[in-house]
Amino acid sequence: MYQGEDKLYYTATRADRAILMGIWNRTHSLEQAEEYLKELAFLAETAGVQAVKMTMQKLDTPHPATFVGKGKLEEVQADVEKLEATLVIFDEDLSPTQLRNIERTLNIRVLDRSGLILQIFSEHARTAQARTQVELARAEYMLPRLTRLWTHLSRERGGIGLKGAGEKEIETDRRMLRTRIAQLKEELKHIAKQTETRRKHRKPMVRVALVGYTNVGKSTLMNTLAKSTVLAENKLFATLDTTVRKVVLSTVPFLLADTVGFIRKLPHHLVESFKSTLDEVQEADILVHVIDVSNYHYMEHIRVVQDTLASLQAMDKPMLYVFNKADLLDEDERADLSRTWLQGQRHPAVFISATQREGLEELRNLLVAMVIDQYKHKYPGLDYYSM
Ligand SMILES: Nc1nc2c(ncn2[C@@H]2O[C@H](COP(=O)(O)OP(=O)(O)OP(=O)(O)O)[C@@H](O)[C@H]2O)c(=O)[nH]1
Ligand SMILES: [Mg+2]
Repeated sequence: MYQGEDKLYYTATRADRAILMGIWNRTHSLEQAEEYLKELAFLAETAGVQAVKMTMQKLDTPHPATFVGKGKLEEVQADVEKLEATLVIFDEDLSPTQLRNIERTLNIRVLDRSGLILQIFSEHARTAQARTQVELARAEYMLPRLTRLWTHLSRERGGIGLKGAGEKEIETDRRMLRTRIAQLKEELKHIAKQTETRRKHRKPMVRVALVGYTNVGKSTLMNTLAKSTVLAENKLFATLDTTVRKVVLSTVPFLLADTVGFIRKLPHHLVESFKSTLDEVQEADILVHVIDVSNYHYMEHIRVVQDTLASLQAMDKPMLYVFNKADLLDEDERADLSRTWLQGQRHPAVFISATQREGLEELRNLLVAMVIDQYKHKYPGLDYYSM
């Protein structure tokens, strides 16, 4: 963190009242779009922002200048005034030009989905590595988007600031950001070296990583299995820092990692800069894919996680599907899901409730069997029981 940072990054605050804007079209239905907006509202809530309205437009080809059409913007403008909104959040990513044009048209601050996720990440990062990674992602995201509009608008709402943001001022900001980006990259290199050294001194132990969509219960499960106290909350991205614990189940030891959750359309800057945090996923011998089965859209979440794993080249690992929050399902739903998921799948699957402690025995048994397989395969002859 450095002086003047708050001036450079978009930061929504607790005082903000936001209008959420989404689109639907041939590729995503109205129903899907509604779900996406609900997720955006949850993201906003996680950032402490109050959503005062959700609105949608059918749009197949985004407008290059303002993303949505002129009519829609006028409608939003009226809502802004009526609801005394201070912020508009777009569910889609906006180009720097679109963002600037919409801000100027509406005379209000505008955030897009990536900007909001980046803010949440930067508020939740704890370790030096996570903080550096998030700040790098945020700085790179901001570089083409610098307008200084945010500071001007928040100081003097009413648009006088709109003309005040001079090119010269912005050029200074850009220089500051570029210097900062270079610094952050250096810091990350340094951190990576330290991690590398630590990795070389690792014991020969099977590594298991908990992966999954955000807010599915990974940390809760980690706490249950490892008797640890990782922060688990009804928030998106409660976990950003990887935690690794040694766990012993039925006298078989292994390392268990809790990792950052995935989400639909994770900003690519973030995925890039989080690669080293996600090393734990790439290096895992076994992936435990945790799913919130009470979420109506869990199938889509599974797909998002699989795509993200594929982009990390981590799809071919032995995987265990853990259907969590089963306590929130009724008998029929459970029976339905058991039929579809516990049979004919390539990977073993288990239904559990991490909070109600149901199904944990079965989970432990499946996991231990997989861990033993990995020891045999990876460290043949190793007397792992005595580690
Ligand atoms: N009903 C129910 N709630 C659960 C269960 N497991 C976890 N939760 C709740 O789900 C919320 C999210 O749990 P976390 O463990 O923080 O989820 P996470 O996957 O680590 O989330 P991120 O770190 O934010 O990606 C918390 O409010 C938990 O109490 C469960 O089995 N049943
Ligand atoms: Mg977590």
